Amino acid sequence: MGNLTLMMIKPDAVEKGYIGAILEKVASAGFVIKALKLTQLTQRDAETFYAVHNERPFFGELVSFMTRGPIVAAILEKENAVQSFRTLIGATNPEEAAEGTLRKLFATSMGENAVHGSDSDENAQVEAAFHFSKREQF
Ligand code: FUP
Repeated sequence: MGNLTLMMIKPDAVEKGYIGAILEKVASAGFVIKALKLTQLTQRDAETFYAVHNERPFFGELVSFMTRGPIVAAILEKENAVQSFRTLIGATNPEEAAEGTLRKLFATSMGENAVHGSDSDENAQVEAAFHFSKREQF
């Protein structure tokens, strides 16, 4: 059980001005910010980050959505971080997300679902290294 996860606040939520509200919920849920930046993915970045989905029918839309504007990337620390953060963000489809979850509060659709959270400890490490150099991690 690892204690780190990688969050992205996706372009839809950044566009709507939800960065502050989402970071407040994340901090209130007990996550400690170990790294944080506003950045924008290139097409190649998004294709690499979501390579696991590259055969899926929604891949093109996913890449164009994730590159259309800035995102916030963060490394978060908490006991059992991956599972705990996935509980906080809720189901991939906001219509199925539980009350009070970030996707229920801030997402509009399955494609534009406001927040990303790593799905395993191994991917958390890979995704943290994707976004942050060692000197950006505290
Ligand atoms: P999650 O782990 O909840 O972020 O969801 P997935 O890794 O299964 O999917 C990654 C992203 O692909 C989702 F955030 C949104 C997009 N997606 C779709 O657009 N349609 C789908 O049917 C499944 C995922």
